[in-house]
Amino acid sequence: MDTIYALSSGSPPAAIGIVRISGNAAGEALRNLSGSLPPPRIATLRTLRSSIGEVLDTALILWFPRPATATGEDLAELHCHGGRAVIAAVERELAALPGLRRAEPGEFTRRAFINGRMDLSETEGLADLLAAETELQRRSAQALSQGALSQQVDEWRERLLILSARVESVLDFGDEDDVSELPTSFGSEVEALRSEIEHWLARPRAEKLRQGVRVVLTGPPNSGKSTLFNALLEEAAAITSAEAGTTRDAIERSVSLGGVPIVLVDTAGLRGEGAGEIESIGIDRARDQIGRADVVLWLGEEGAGPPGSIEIETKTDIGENDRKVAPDVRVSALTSQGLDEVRELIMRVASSVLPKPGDVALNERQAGLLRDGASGLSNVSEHMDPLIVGEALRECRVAFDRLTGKSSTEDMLDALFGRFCIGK
Ligand SMILES: Nc1nc2c(ncn2[C@@H]2O[C@H](COP(=O)(O)OP(=O)(O)OP(=O)(O)O)[C@@H](O)[C@H]2O)c(=O)[nH]1
Ligand SMILES: [Mg+2]
Repeated sequence: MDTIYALSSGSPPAAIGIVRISGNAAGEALRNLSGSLPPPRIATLRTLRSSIGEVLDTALILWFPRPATATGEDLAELHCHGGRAVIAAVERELAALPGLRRAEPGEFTRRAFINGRMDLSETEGLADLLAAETELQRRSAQALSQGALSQQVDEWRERLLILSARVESVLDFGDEDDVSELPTSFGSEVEALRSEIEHWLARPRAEKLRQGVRVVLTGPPNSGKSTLFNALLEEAAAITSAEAGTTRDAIERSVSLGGVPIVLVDTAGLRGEGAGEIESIGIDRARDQIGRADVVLWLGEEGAGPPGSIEIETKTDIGENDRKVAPDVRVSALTSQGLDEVRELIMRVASSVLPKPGDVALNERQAGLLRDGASGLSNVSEHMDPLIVGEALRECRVAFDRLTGKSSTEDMLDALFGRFCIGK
């Protein structure tokens, strides 16, 4: 396998630029550039020189002999000055060495996976960690990258293997009449495993953390939806006017409220009569948005909103709108009264839709595999043909192995590692 190298720190110019080298020829490359190998795992200051003795840079270098390294291979790091020309010169020198080439995106991590330094769900966690923009995303990705899901799946797999072994022993002794039945507790043990998996499946998904919680403003025309939308965003994103039917299309904007990622959606006012053709299309879209919402803010007549929506009384400064007896919050977009309360309320409801901080959240791929595994386990009982039971357990194990990457296809790996940048 080639030895790979890449700039693993941010794009130059920067204070330092870290070039990583991984593979069998990493030690030789380090020797070529710095004269000799430094002691393992100790940062050492060296002058880096080209093959003809030209000084390239003075750098802090690190040498990590395999196997206990990030990639599982021999690994070297050059902490150079982060100028564009410095990095280019060092990379040119590396490219000229035999057996070395520039790394593909995610190739260091892919080698870590191949060499068993990381399993697939940890790798997904790492990809999420690098992409994390909010505190919640970071904490969830951290838990995943440290193997919290892998540990759980390994534990389930272990139990599954013990159950499978029992089925095997029944099959082995199948000819003798007295041992051809599975033990009486068998069905309930499988059921316990299945319900634990279901419990994980019921939790909020990781994608919500990336895509944000959808908060949809709805109500009749002129109720002040767009004005409230703008006030919450602190930006005149939507057109507002005293004319009923101002908003036609749904408008969405991403905001972070106290670290909670929110997609705020303004919609056309709902009315049956008097809507023109374009407005009617807008109303259909508004309905569609309500269907996809995690949280609905209702600005219309009390109790007439979609079930579970937050009751908001608007325009409290003029007392013009229908007053509500017990709204969740009263607000005036004009005087800003109640705005913080609305934000507070959105934040509170929205965070209940998101994974808890530090909890592992399943992504759709992982959830799909767990669902496959769990569905095979439903209705397994000790009274069933042991051959069929054995097969159901085996299928569940296959799903687990796909999840942690013990068996996975090349396409899937390409898609996953393609998410990384070069140098990771
Ligand atoms: N005094 C006062 N006027 C408001 C307030 N909120 C909205 N308005 C006014 O009410 C009118 C309608 O506001 P919009 O925000 O356009 O209402 P909408 O619900 O988006 O209406 P459509 O898009 O037509 O469905 C505008 O003239 C706003 O200036 C408020 O809190 N106080
Ligand atoms: Mg509007």
